[in-house]
Parts: sequence; structure tokens; C-alpha cells
Amino acid sequence: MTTPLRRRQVLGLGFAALGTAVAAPAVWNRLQRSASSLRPATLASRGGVAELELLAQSSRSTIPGGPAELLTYNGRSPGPLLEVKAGDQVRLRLRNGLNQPTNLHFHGLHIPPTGTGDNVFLTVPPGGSTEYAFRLAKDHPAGLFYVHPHQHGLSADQVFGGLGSALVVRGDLDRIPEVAAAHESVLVLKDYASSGGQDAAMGVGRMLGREGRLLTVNGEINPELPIPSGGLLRLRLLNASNARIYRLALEGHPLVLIATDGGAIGTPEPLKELVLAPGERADVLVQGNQTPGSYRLLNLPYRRSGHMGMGAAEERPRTLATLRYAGAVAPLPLPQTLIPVAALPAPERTRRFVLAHAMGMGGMGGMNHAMGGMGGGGMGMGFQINGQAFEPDRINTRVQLGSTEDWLIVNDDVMDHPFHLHVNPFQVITRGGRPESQRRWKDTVLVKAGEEVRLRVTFRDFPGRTVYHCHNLDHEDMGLMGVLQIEERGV
Ligand SMILES: [Cu+2]
Repeated sequence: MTTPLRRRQVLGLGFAALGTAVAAPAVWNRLQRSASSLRPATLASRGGVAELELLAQSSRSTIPGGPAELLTYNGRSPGPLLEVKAGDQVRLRLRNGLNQPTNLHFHGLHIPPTGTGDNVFLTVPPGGSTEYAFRLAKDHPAGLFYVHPHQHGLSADQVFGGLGSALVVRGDLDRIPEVAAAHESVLVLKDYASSGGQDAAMGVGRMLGREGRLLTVNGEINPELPIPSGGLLRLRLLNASNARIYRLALEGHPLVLIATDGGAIGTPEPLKELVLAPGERADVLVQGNQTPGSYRLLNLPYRRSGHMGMGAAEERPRTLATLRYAGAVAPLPLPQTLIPVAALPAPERTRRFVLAHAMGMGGMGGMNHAMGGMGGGGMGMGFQINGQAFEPDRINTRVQLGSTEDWLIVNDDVMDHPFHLHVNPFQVITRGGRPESQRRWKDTVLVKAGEEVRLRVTFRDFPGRTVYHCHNLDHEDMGLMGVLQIEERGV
């Protein structure tokens, strides 16, 4: 339902695009100037076709206390909300007004990893442009997805610098009457470096994954979330941060989970806290059934490491946004059931992926590029899966199209790693040997230091080459990624 609330909440901050410190090729100057009259905050499909355009560029920031310049899509950080429907033909032109290569990843979409689809091996040079084009299946799950750069070695810089857009796919879940009746608000959670620079890009900060001190929702600091007494608010949460893991709680209200990364769950599940790692999404319903007033949406302290002293949690809860009661409506009920998540077939095989970090200079091919910006004075530090750092031309894992496998993700490290697989969603079967409470579609799962997670995935529909990796993007850039080849049977 379209409401002033929703429109307000997706607006985010605007930025005048000045293209100052980061010089772009002359061909983009005209575009950069024209972007100073802000482009729309939402880009949507019409009549089954989505014609979208994103211009990546450096823009002057207006976030109080934030960095002077941000990387933006169409002058915004986060970028415009993209909204499409299951069954749509999508054509998205990416124009690169940065002074370095970039590209796009369609995080969570079930589309081909080849050609003009979710092809992270494509690169758009500075001053260049390319069109991503694909059709979403008619039965593509409704959900909240994420468009962000995936240029190896630069992903973290570009996402931490400000690039990324939420992508809503409308479909099945949106037609459930109780969900359709809720006021909807997409909340993009993103942290930025402060202008003081204490949280800058060097040394141990990059090894842990850079976090910024400024916490924002849609580029705003502590925005208001109005709710009428008796009303229902659907918060669609995307962690678009480089490395920050959020631990969310809303004062006085449970967060009623209705969807995870890949779409709806079977039964609503009230949560006191919701942990959201980079790349993860969650849809929650909030009932306006408490004493009218103001309630803070909090980020509670979270420690990203099992190792003493490393990745120390912030000590205090931080306020992300404020729920404020305004007006009243006849009480809206919560849905009783949503969309059943079918069990996947029994796996044909189980593979083991051991995530670890590695010190030293030898035997770490593929990380030299990523290490270039570290200024570590000779000592190398990188990450590996099964003893190998990412090499774009080396296939690490070959699977058969149509097969189902169990992947045991073993975090043998002292840091948490959110594990992300492209193209095909999975279900978490066990965590630390314990079964999950209910089936959920996931594409990113937090594997804590020392933990083991068993996930199950069917490689459906699309052959081709893609990747799996840690979604702490500094870790990804430092080698924590593998190449997956999905092969047609008999090939
Ligand atoms: Cu990691």
C-alpha cells in the first residue's frame, strides 16, 4: 500500500554530485552536473519492463559528521530503491563515472550467472557503461534483494565508500492480505566512516573488515518511523554495510519475522533480537499495540570475533531509528501463516569448506592485488577457503546442474564470516550440529568463529560460472572467495 510513510522512508539523503576529488573522465562531466538535480529515489518497472540506469560516481556528502565525499548511484548513498515484479524483463544500464573499474552483483536473485545476467566476471572500466539484461521468472520469490559492486579487490572500498541499492521483487508474499495491509518501509542499514578518519582503512581495520562510526538508515541518522496505534508496520531490513554485523532490537515490541534473504518463511516468528550480517535481509512486522509513545530501534553490542581483544564490541546500544506512535486505526491482525518452504531433496554429496586466514608472503596467489592498498610494510595477511585464496581463473568447485548438495561451512578462524552463495538460495540444515527451528530461504549465513554450518542447495536452472565468498567484503577482497562451475549433466 502506497503511503506517505513508505515514500518518506525510502527517500534517503540526497547528494549534490560535484565530482571533485575523484576526477572522472570528461565524458561524464555533463552527467555529473545534471545529477545535481536529484534523480528519483525509487526506480520501478512498468508494464513488465524495467528500464533502469545507475550512474556510479563520487559525490559530495551531506551526512553530518560523515566523509566529505561518498560513492553514489545517481547521486545517492544508498542508491535509489529499485522495484520490479516477478516475470519482469530487467534492463539495467550501469555507467561508470568513477576513476576505477566497477560492476554489479544482483545479490540473491535467481538469474543466470552468465552473459548479461548476474555475471560478476564482467568489468566496466572508468568512463564505460554496460547493460545488464535478464528476465525474472514468473515464480521468482518476492523479496528484498541487493545490488552492489563486485569488482574483486575493490568491492569493499566501493561498498564502504557508499555504493549499493536495495532491490524489491514484488510477488507472492506481497499478496498475503495481512502483509498487504501493513505500511511498508525499506530500511537500508549502512555505516560510514566519520570525517575524523579514526575508522579509516588501514591495517587491522581492514583485516577485521572496516566499520564506520556513523550508523545510518537510508542515509539518515535516527529517522522517525511513524506507526498508528493498532497499525502494522512492515520493516524490510537490508544490511548494506561493508563488515558491520547488526544486532537489532525494538524497545517494547517483538520483531515478527515473515521473510529472510530469499523470501517468505512458513510461519511468522516473533524475535526479541535479530542478528543481520552484511548481505543478509529480513522482513519483520511490528504491531502498534503498546502504549503510544516513542521506542528506539537499537543496534545492540556485537563482538565479531571469538578472539580476545579483536573486534571488540561497541559497549553501548546505538539508536538506529525511532518508532513513533501517531494517530490510530482499527487493529490490524498478524498473518497466521505465510508461504511454506519445501524441503530440498536428499543431498547427492557433501562438501566441506574450511574458512581461515593466512599470514606470510608465500603461497597466497590472488591476494597480491588486494594487499596493495594495505600498507602493511611487508607482512602479508589474507584469507583462504580450503587452503586456497581466490584466483579468478581457477575453478574451485564443480557441481552438476539439477543436483542437490550439502555444504559444510567450517569457520576455522578467530573472526566471524558471513558466507554467501550467488544464484541459488540454500537452506541451513544445522548450526553447530543443531537443526534449525524452521526452514528458511537464505543466500547469506553468518558462520561465527569456530562454528560449523551445514547448508543444502539445489543448483537449479542456470549453468555457468559463479562464486561463493565471505560477505565481509574486506575479507572477500583479501581472498575469501571461490569459483563455482555449475555444469550441465553429461558435459
Ligand atoms: Cu569473512
